[in-house]
Amino acid sequence: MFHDRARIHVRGGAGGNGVVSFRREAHVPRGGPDGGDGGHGGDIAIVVDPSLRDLSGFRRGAHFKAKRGGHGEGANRHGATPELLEIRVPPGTVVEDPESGDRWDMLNPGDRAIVARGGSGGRGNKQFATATRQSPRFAERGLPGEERTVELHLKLTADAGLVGLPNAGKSSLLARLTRAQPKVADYPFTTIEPVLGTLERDDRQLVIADIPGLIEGASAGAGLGHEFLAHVERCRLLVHVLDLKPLDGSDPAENFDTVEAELREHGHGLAGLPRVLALSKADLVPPEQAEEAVEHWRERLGIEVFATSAATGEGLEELSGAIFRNVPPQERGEEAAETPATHRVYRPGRGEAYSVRRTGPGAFRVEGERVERLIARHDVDNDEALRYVEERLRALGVIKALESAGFEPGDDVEIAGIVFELDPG
Ligand SMILES: Nc1nc2c(ncn2[C@@H]2O[C@H](COP(=O)(O)OP(=O)(O)OP(=O)(O)O)[C@@H](O)[C@H]2O)c(=O)[nH]1
Ligand SMILES: [Mg+2]
Repeated sequence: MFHDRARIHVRGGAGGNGVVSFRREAHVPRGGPDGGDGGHGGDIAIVVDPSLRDLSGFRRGAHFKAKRGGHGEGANRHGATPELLEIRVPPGTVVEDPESGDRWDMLNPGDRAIVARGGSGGRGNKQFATATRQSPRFAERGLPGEERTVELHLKLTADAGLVGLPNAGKSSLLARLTRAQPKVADYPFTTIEPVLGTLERDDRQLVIADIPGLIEGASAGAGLGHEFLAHVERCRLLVHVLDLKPLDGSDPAENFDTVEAELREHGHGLAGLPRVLALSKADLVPPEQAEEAVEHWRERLGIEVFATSAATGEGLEELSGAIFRNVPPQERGEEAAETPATHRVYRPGRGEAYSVRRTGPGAFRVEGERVERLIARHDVDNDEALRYVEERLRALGVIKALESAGFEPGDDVEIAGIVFELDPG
């Protein structure tokens, strides 16, 4: 079984907590604050490992959790930040977060994408010391790490794809052109999963994919067509394999149109890929007829056309030459590049914005990423911490916004499920 899909859950490590601590020295009665910061939680990266071929290493619903950051300690000791947790995937894996729309294409060895960041560590009390608050008795908590479910989808990284109707002779061609040994039989849908083979010539190697037969409606999902078409999206050339003498007596011209229509329907640039046409089973028709067919299709399509036979080997050398000609050598990607997420959904003002709402008499709710983070970091039962939170809310303009919504000192405010009495001085 070829595993080309998986879904995993990833969670970055929580940040370590900052700590409240005061210097203790033999001759100093009351030392200053020296609580260290918590370490950053561990990140999770997905990296390409060229030794992997499919996604079979992932159990259904596998969870990956990065380690949490160490807590701060006295004497200004900061908590440790754990090592990055790496999840290895084969080249050609597409990572997608359906919820946020983030997507990373993991194509080349060395590509890596951070899919879940660890939470930042909390600051120790030393960092909150000011002229007016010389001995802060509070510190920040570390924040939870990012958490999400991502879908992995492996697209074959073949240079050229053999496409055609079932029984057209695709697997037979692959078997003759490469060392691959796909199953060949005289009934349709013999090939049910894509098979790869390597074509070699001079110093170059090309990977050719034998795609299971496409039928009418494939682009709409018939006969697993969807999946198979997705596999050819990354090919740089399509070899359309067209049976010169179909067993079922169908018309090759109609068969050609059926397959091309499905490629067009599928979209994703398939229609625009360069093509060569391999007329197959030439041994089954008289040589003149094969020659005529080549002329006909060459004229009609204006692309390279070959009469081939997997039985006799006719035209295979020429076909393989054409595949190399039509797939120019590729420049190697840069080493170990961080793969940027594409299709990231842009949320204007994300993080900074907040909203203030009155939820009842003397009760208000504030929502917004930044204010919610502030609350997550502090223990509002600690008076000093609460005073600090008030300062920050004032600096962010939240107190003013509350006041224009009718807030009066002593009213209840709820942020991220935490309710506290706000009495700004
Ligand atoms: N005479 C002759 N028969 C061929 C040739 N190529 C393929 N065949 C026969 O045609 C039938 C189908 O060949 P396959 O290679 O399995 O066809 P396919 O396109 O891979 O078919 P699916 O996997 O079902 O999509 C088999 O019986 C082959 O032996 C050829 O060049 N000459
Ligand atoms: Mg086949």
